[in-house]
Amino acid sequence: MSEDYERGNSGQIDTQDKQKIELPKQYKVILHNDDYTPMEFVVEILIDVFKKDELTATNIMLNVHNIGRGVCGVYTYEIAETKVARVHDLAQQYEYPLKASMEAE
Ligand code: TYC
Repeated sequence: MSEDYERGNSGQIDTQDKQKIELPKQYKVILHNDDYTPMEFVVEILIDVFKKDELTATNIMLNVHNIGRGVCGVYTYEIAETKVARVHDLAQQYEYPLKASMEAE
């Protein structure tokens, strides 16, 4: 395939063609505090589901514990939805009331 063909035969690059490329919308996944879920369990969730290192996971957990809620990551809609579901599945499995939600950025 020649370069002319790729440029639309004229051999000129079309500088008029200002197509906007839409980036996918991003969603924050929020973790909510409660009085019953053990701190260690929340840290494990942050490591396993949100791929944080132990220090970052501990800091996020303590921030949620002290402030009431906190962002644990920003993702596209489907990934955020899957992570929220994984948090709820694991919490239900261990019978903890841990809740996560998502918010458009
Ligand atoms: N507040 C909980 C406790 O004292 C710990 C906790 C932290 C729970 C963060 C949920 O998202 C959470 N055991």
